[in-house]
Amino acid sequence: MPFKYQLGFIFRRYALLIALLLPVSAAADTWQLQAGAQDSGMAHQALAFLPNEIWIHSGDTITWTFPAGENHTVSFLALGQVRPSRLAGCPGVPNGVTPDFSVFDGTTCVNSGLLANTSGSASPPTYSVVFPAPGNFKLVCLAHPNMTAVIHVLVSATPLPHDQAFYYSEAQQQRARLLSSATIGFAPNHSSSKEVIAGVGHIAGNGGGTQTVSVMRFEDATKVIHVGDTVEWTTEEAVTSHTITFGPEPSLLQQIPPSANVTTDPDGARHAYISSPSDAVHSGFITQAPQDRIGLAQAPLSATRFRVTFTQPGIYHYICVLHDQLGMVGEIVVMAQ
Ligand SMILES: [Cu+2]
Repeated sequence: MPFKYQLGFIFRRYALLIALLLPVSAAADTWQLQAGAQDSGMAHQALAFLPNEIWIHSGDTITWTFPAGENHTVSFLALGQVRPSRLAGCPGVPNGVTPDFSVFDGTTCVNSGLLANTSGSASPPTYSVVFPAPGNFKLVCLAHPNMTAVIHVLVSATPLPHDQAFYYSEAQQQRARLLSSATIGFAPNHSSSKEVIAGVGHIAGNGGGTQTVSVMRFEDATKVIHVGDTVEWTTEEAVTSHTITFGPEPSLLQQIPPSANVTTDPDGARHAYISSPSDAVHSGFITQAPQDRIGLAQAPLSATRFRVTFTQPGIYHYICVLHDQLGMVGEIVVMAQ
Protein backbone atom coordinates (compact mmCIF):
# COMPACT_ATOMS: atom_id res chain seq x y z
CA MET A 1 0.00 0.00 0.00
CA PRO A 2 1.44 3.41 -0.97
CA PHE A 3 2.45 5.55 2.03
CA LYS A 4 -0.30 8.17 1.54
CA TYR A 5 -2.98 5.43 1.64
CA GLN A 6 -1.38 3.98 4.77
CA LEU A 7 -1.68 7.44 6.42
CA GLY A 8 -5.34 7.63 5.43
CA PHE A 9 -5.99 4.17 6.91
CA ILE A 10 -4.30 5.11 10.19
CA PHE A 11 -6.25 8.38 10.36
CA ARG A 12 -9.60 6.65 9.81
CA ARG A 13 -8.78 4.05 12.45
CA TYR A 14 -7.88 6.69 15.03
CA ALA A 15 -10.91 8.83 14.12
CA LEU A 16 -13.10 5.83 14.96
CA LEU A 17 -11.24 5.29 18.25
CA ILE A 18 -11.59 8.96 19.22
CA ALA A 19 -15.31 8.88 18.42
CA LEU A 20 -15.71 5.81 20.65
CA LEU A 21 -13.91 7.52 23.54
CA LEU A 22 -15.95 10.76 23.46
CA PRO A 23 -18.67 10.87 26.14
CA VAL A 24 -22.17 10.15 24.94
CA SER A 25 -24.14 13.16 26.15
CA ALA A 26 -27.60 12.17 24.96
CA ALA A 27 -28.25 9.50 27.62
CA ALA A 28 -29.89 10.70 30.85
CA ASP A 29 -27.95 10.02 34.05
CA THR A 30 -29.02 9.28 37.60
CA TRP A 31 -27.00 10.98 40.35
CA GLN A 32 -26.70 9.80 43.96
CA LEU A 33 -26.78 12.32 46.84
CA GLN A 34 -27.58 12.17 50.55
CA ALA A 35 -30.08 13.96 52.84
CA GLY A 36 -28.78 14.13 56.43
CA ALA A 37 -26.03 12.22 58.24
CA GLN A 38 -25.29 11.19 61.82
CA ASP A 39 -22.57 9.78 64.05
CA SER A 40 -22.84 6.25 65.40
CA GLY A 41 -24.53 7.37 68.64
CA MET A 42 -27.07 9.54 66.71
CA ALA A 43 -26.30 12.53 69.01
CA HIS A 44 -24.52 14.52 66.30
CA GLN A 45 -26.79 15.17 63.32
CA ALA A 46 -25.71 16.92 60.12
CA LEU A 47 -28.91 18.64 58.99
CA ALA A 48 -27.56 19.03 55.47
CA PHE A 49 -27.79 17.92 51.87
CA LEU A 50 -24.52 16.13 51.09
CA PRO A 51 -23.18 17.65 49.01
CA ASN A 52 -25.43 20.70 48.70
CA GLU A 53 -24.51 21.74 45.13
CA ILE A 54 -24.51 19.71 41.91
CA TRP A 55 -24.33 20.34 38.14
CA ILE A 56 -26.42 17.97 35.97
CA HIS A 57 -27.94 17.83 32.49
CA SER A 58 -31.60 18.40 31.66
CA GLY A 59 -33.33 15.03 31.66
CA ASP A 60 -31.16 13.69 34.50
CA THR A 61 -32.52 12.28 37.75
CA ILE A 62 -31.18 12.75 41.30
CA THR A 63 -31.78 10.10 43.97
CA TRP A 64 -31.39 11.19 47.60
CA THR A 65 -30.75 8.58 50.31
CA PHE A 66 -31.91 9.27 53.90
CA PRO A 67 -29.47 7.38 56.17
CA ALA A 68 -30.07 9.26 59.47
CA GLY A 69 -32.58 8.69 62.28
CA GLU A 70 -33.63 12.36 62.06
CA ASN A 71 -36.49 13.25 59.68
CA HIS A 72 -35.77 15.27 56.52
CA THR A 73 -37.65 16.19 53.35
CA VAL A 74 -36.45 16.78 49.77
CA SER A 75 -38.63 19.72 48.74
CA PHE A 76 -38.64 22.04 45.73
CA LEU A 77 -41.03 24.97 45.91
CA ALA A 78 -42.35 26.95 42.93
CA LEU A 79 -40.72 30.37 42.58
CA GLY A 80 -42.24 32.75 45.16
CA GLN A 81 -44.29 30.00 46.87
CA VAL A 82 -44.83 30.55 50.62
CA ARG A 83 -42.91 27.92 52.58
CA PRO A 84 -45.36 25.32 53.98
CA SER A 85 -44.92 23.48 57.30
CA ARG A 86 -43.23 20.06 57.32
CA LEU A 87 -46.63 18.45 57.94
CA ALA A 88 -48.54 20.43 55.27
CA GLY A 89 -46.08 19.96 52.36
CA CYS A 90 -47.19 20.81 48.81
CA PRO A 91 -50.69 22.33 48.57
CA GLY A 92 -53.41 20.42 46.72
CA VAL A 93 -51.84 16.93 46.78
CA PRO A 94 -52.69 14.04 49.16
CA ASN A 95 -50.72 14.45 52.44
CA GLY A 96 -48.70 17.22 50.75
CA VAL A 97 -46.42 14.52 49.28
CA THR A 98 -45.65 14.04 45.56
CA PRO A 99 -44.69 10.54 44.23
CA ASP A 100 -41.18 9.12 43.94
CA PHE A 101 -39.63 10.21 40.59
CA SER A 102 -41.67 13.44 40.53
CA VAL A 103 -40.71 15.93 37.83
CA PHE A 104 -39.51 19.42 38.82
CA ASP A 105 -39.10 22.23 36.29
CA GLY A 106 -39.50 25.21 38.66
CA THR A 107 -43.26 25.64 38.27
CA THR A 108 -44.90 23.05 40.55
CA CYS A 109 -44.04 22.08 44.15
CA VAL A 110 -42.34 18.70 44.70
CA ASN A 111 -42.05 17.16 48.20
CA SER A 112 -40.83 13.77 49.44
CA GLY A 113 -42.60 14.09 52.79
CA LEU A 114 -40.72 13.31 56.03
CA LEU A 115 -38.25 10.42 55.58
CA ALA A 116 -35.83 8.91 58.10
CA ASN A 117 -33.97 5.67 58.65
CA THR A 118 -35.55 5.15 62.08
CA SER A 119 -34.77 1.43 62.23
CA GLY A 120 -31.11 1.84 61.26
CA SER A 121 -31.75 -0.29 58.15
CA ALA A 122 -28.95 -1.11 55.72
CA SER A 123 -31.25 0.00 52.90
CA PRO A 124 -32.52 3.42 54.02
CA PRO A 125 -35.39 5.24 52.28
CA THR A 126 -34.71 7.11 49.02
CA TYR A 127 -36.51 9.75 46.96
CA SER A 128 -35.84 10.65 43.31
CA VAL A 129 -36.61 13.78 41.29
CA VAL A 130 -36.37 14.20 37.49
CA PHE A 131 -35.19 17.57 36.08
CA PRO A 132 -36.36 18.03 32.44
CA ALA A 133 -35.63 21.78 32.11
CA PRO A 134 -32.45 23.86 32.43
CA GLY A 135 -32.31 26.26 35.39
CA ASN A 136 -30.89 26.78 38.88
CA PHE A 137 -33.19 25.33 41.52
CA LYS A 138 -33.17 25.71 45.31
CA LEU A 139 -33.67 22.57 47.36
CA VAL A 140 -34.94 22.82 50.95
CA CYS A 141 -35.81 20.52 53.86
CA LEU A 142 -39.19 21.50 55.29
CA ALA A 143 -38.18 20.06 58.70
CA HIS A 144 -35.03 22.21 59.07
CA PRO A 145 -34.47 25.89 58.37
CA ASN A 146 -31.06 26.60 56.78
CA MET A 147 -30.80 23.10 55.28
CA THR A 148 -30.55 24.14 51.63
CA ALA A 149 -28.90 23.14 48.36
CA VAL A 150 -28.86 24.20 44.72
CA ILE A 151 -29.26 22.06 41.59
CA HIS A 152 -27.74 23.52 38.41
CA VAL A 153 -29.49 21.93 35.40
CA LEU A 154 -27.57 22.61 32.14
CA VAL A 155 -28.47 21.87 28.54
CA SER A 156 -26.98 18.55 27.42
CA ALA A 157 -24.39 20.16 25.09
CA THR A 158 -22.68 21.85 28.09
CA PRO A 159 -19.88 19.78 29.67
CA LEU A 160 -20.38 19.01 33.37
CA PRO A 161 -17.64 20.07 35.82
CA HIS A 162 -17.78 16.97 38.06
CA ASP A 163 -18.61 13.27 37.97
CA GLN A 164 -20.38 11.03 40.49
CA ALA A 165 -17.08 10.03 42.16
CA PHE A 166 -16.44 13.70 42.95
CA TYR A 167 -19.85 14.07 44.63
CA TYR A 168 -19.40 10.86 46.68
CA SER A 169 -16.10 12.20 47.97
CA GLU A 170 -17.49 15.69 48.62
CA ALA A 171 -20.43 14.19 50.56
CA GLN A 172 -17.98 12.28 52.77
CA GLN A 173 -15.85 15.38 53.41
CA GLN A 174 -18.82 17.62 54.21
CA ARG A 175 -20.30 14.95 56.50
CA ALA A 176 -17.02 14.53 58.42
CA ARG A 177 -16.46 18.27 58.73
CA LEU A 178 -19.99 19.00 59.95
CA LEU A 179 -20.19 16.13 62.46
CA SER A 180 -16.76 16.87 63.97
CA SER A 181 -17.52 20.59 64.30
CA ALA A 182 -20.84 20.21 66.12
CA THR A 183 -19.71 22.02 69.27
CA ILE A 184 -17.32 24.53 67.64
CA GLY A 185 -18.54 28.05 68.30
CA PHE A 186 -20.56 26.76 71.27
CA ALA A 187 -20.75 29.75 73.62
CA PRO A 188 -22.99 29.17 76.65
CA ASN A 189 -23.85 32.54 78.17
CA HIS A 190 -25.34 31.47 81.46
CA SER A 191 -24.75 28.51 83.72
CA SER A 192 -25.63 27.22 87.15
CA SER A 193 -26.00 23.86 88.83
CA LYS A 194 -29.71 23.94 88.01
CA GLU A 195 -29.31 24.71 84.31
CA VAL A 196 -29.63 22.20 81.47
CA ILE A 197 -28.50 23.09 77.95
CA ALA A 198 -31.23 21.98 75.54
CA GLY A 199 -29.32 21.29 72.32
CA VAL A 200 -26.24 22.87 70.73
CA GLY A 201 -25.90 23.67 67.03
CA HIS A 202 -24.71 26.06 64.35
CA ILE A 203 -25.06 27.03 60.68
CA ALA A 204 -22.32 26.73 58.04
CA GLY A 205 -22.40 28.27 54.58
CA ASN A 206 -20.83 27.50 51.18
CA GLY A 207 -21.50 28.09 47.49
CA GLY A 208 -24.49 25.74 47.56
CA GLY A 209 -26.34 27.37 50.46
CA THR A 210 -26.36 26.57 54.16
CA GLN A 211 -25.99 23.42 56.21
CA THR A 212 -26.46 22.99 59.96
CA VAL A 213 -25.21 20.57 62.58
CA SER A 214 -26.79 19.81 65.94
CA VAL A 215 -26.04 17.94 69.12
CA MET A 216 -29.39 16.29 69.85
CA ARG A 217 -28.85 16.01 73.59
CA PHE A 218 -29.72 17.67 76.90
CA GLU A 219 -26.26 18.46 78.36
CA ASP A 220 -26.20 17.45 82.07
CA ALA A 221 -29.61 15.93 81.45
CA THR A 222 -29.95 14.48 84.96
CA LYS A 223 -30.28 16.86 87.92
CA VAL A 224 -30.73 16.11 91.61
CA ILE A 225 -32.55 18.99 93.34
CA HIS A 226 -34.82 19.72 96.31
CA VAL A 227 -38.53 20.45 96.56
CA GLY A 228 -39.16 24.10 95.68
CA ASP A 229 -36.13 24.35 93.33
CA THR A 230 -36.43 25.57 89.76
CA VAL A 231 -34.54 23.99 86.84
CA GLU A 232 -33.88 26.10 83.75
CA TRP A 233 -33.41 24.70 80.20
CA THR A 234 -31.68 27.01 77.70
CA THR A 235 -31.14 26.48 74.00
CA GLU A 236 -27.64 26.90 72.52
CA GLU A 237 -28.96 26.23 69.02
CA ALA A 238 -28.75 28.50 65.98
CA VAL A 239 -31.95 27.27 64.30
CA THR A 240 -33.11 23.82 65.36
CA SER A 241 -36.05 23.67 67.77
CA HIS A 242 -36.37 21.45 70.83
CA THR A 243 -38.99 20.85 73.50
CA ILE A 244 -38.92 19.91 77.18
CA THR A 245 -41.89 17.62 77.71
CA PHE A 246 -43.06 15.85 80.90
CA GLY A 247 -45.83 13.26 80.78
CA PRO A 248 -47.77 12.21 77.67
CA GLU A 249 -46.60 13.56 74.29
CA PRO A 250 -48.89 16.12 72.67
CA SER A 251 -50.20 15.26 69.18
CA LEU A 252 -48.11 16.39 66.17
CA LEU A 253 -50.27 19.46 65.59
CA GLN A 254 -50.03 20.52 69.26
CA GLN A 255 -46.22 20.45 69.55
CA ILE A 256 -45.33 24.04 68.61
CA PRO A 257 -47.25 25.95 71.35
CA PRO A 258 -46.71 25.28 75.08
CA SER A 259 -49.33 23.38 77.11
CA ALA A 260 -52.00 25.52 78.82
CA ASN A 261 -50.34 25.19 82.25
CA VAL A 262 -47.18 27.06 81.08
CA THR A 263 -46.91 30.78 81.89
CA THR A 264 -44.44 33.44 80.76
CA ASP A 265 -42.01 35.10 83.21
CA PRO A 266 -41.35 38.87 82.95
CA ASP A 267 -38.08 38.18 81.05
CA GLY A 268 -39.93 36.14 78.40
CA ALA A 269 -38.86 32.67 79.63
CA ARG A 270 -41.63 30.07 79.81
CA HIS A 271 -42.36 28.63 83.28
CA ALA A 272 -44.39 25.75 84.71
CA TYR A 273 -44.98 24.15 88.11
CA ILE A 274 -45.00 20.37 88.44
CA SER A 275 -46.36 18.52 91.44
CA SER A 276 -46.52 14.92 90.17
CA PRO A 277 -44.52 12.73 87.75
CA SER A 278 -47.81 12.10 85.90
CA ASP A 279 -48.35 15.84 85.18
CA ALA A 280 -48.41 16.76 81.50
CA VAL A 281 -46.18 19.80 80.95
CA HIS A 282 -44.93 20.77 77.48
CA SER A 283 -42.63 23.72 76.81
CA GLY A 284 -43.62 24.12 73.16
CA PHE A 285 -40.78 24.85 70.72
CA ILE A 286 -37.75 26.35 72.49
CA THR A 287 -35.98 28.01 69.61
CA GLN A 288 -34.41 31.15 68.17
CA ALA A 289 -36.63 33.69 66.43
CA PRO A 290 -36.12 33.43 62.64
CA GLN A 291 -33.47 35.64 61.02
CA ASP A 292 -34.88 39.00 59.90
CA ARG A 293 -34.96 39.87 56.21
CA ILE A 294 -34.93 43.33 54.64
CA GLY A 295 -38.43 44.27 53.53
CA LEU A 296 -40.21 41.88 55.91
CA ALA A 297 -41.59 42.72 59.37
CA GLN A 298 -39.14 41.93 62.20
CA ALA A 299 -39.98 38.59 63.79
CA PRO A 300 -40.90 38.76 67.49
CA LEU A 301 -38.55 37.24 70.08
CA SER A 302 -39.22 33.58 70.80
CA ALA A 303 -38.79 31.53 73.99
CA THR A 304 -35.17 30.38 74.38
CA ARG A 305 -35.53 29.38 78.06
CA PHE A 306 -37.92 27.10 79.93
CA ARG A 307 -38.18 26.90 83.75
CA VAL A 308 -39.87 24.26 85.85
CA THR A 309 -40.43 24.55 89.60
CA PHE A 310 -40.86 21.17 91.34
CA THR A 311 -43.20 21.23 94.36
CA GLN A 312 -43.20 17.54 95.35
CA PRO A 313 -40.48 14.87 95.68
CA GLY A 314 -40.22 12.24 92.93
CA ILE A 315 -38.43 11.18 89.76
CA TYR A 316 -39.51 13.20 86.73
CA HIS A 317 -38.65 11.96 83.21
CA TYR A 318 -38.65 14.38 80.31
CA ILE A 319 -38.05 14.22 76.56
CA CYS A 320 -37.70 16.43 73.50
CA VAL A 321 -40.72 15.34 71.43
CA LEU A 322 -38.81 16.09 68.21
CA HIS A 323 -35.63 14.15 69.02
CA ASP A 324 -36.35 11.55 71.72
CA GLN A 325 -35.83 8.81 69.10
CA LEU A 326 -32.22 10.03 68.86
CA GLY A 327 -31.74 9.81 72.64
CA MET A 328 -32.70 13.37 73.64
CA VAL A 329 -34.18 12.56 77.07
CA GLY A 330 -33.44 13.38 80.73
CA GLU A 331 -34.49 13.05 84.35
CA ILE A 332 -34.95 15.35 87.36
CA VAL A 333 -34.68 13.74 90.80
CA VAL A 334 -36.48 15.86 93.41
CA MET A 335 -35.59 15.18 97.06
CA ALA A 336 -37.68 16.21 100.06
CA GLN A 337 -36.39 19.35 101.84
CU1 LIG B 1 -34.79 18.16 70.30
